[in-house]
Amino acid sequence: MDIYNAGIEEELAVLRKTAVPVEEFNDELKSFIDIMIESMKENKGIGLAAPQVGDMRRIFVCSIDDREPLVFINPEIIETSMETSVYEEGCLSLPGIYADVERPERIKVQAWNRKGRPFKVEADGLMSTCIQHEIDHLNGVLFVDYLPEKKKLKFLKKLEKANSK
Ligand code: GNR
Ligand code: NI
Repeated sequence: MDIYNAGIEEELAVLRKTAVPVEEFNDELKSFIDIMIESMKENKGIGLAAPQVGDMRRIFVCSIDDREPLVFINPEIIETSMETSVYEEGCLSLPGIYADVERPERIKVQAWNRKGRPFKVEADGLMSTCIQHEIDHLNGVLFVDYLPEKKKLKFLKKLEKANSK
């Protein structure tokens, strides 16, 4: 499955949209999630959100250090810590771009899994950063949006250039 690139105008337009909640848990949804997990592994990402493959449903997958991939459907952050941390982030939709982003260190998330069962999870460290990065994708937000405007535009121009060659 191809991953949308922010350096391509039409693909960036999709990445900027807000995804809609999943209403039906069925076999099609399960198959789509399996494809997302495969796609994440293939591209060596630690996370992947549905809009990155052009599907506007509120779904993402996340896999940190060879643990079983977690599936989040209709996720909501229900608690965030006051304490923050900084990670150097990258994104499969912004290849070759890396920058430090400050986010809450710990979060509590409520979501539904692949089987349609609700769950809550607490995360810190890279897992917390990854979940926040993925939820941003569901809201049309990219990590470069947290950078100073000049830097953000420089990165987006660089991506555009890389895709026009
Ligand atoms: O693979 C990824 N690595 C990563 C590193 C730091 C912070 C966030 C991420 S998510 C990214 C995959 C991706 O683009 N998910 O949307
Ligand atoms: Ni990303």
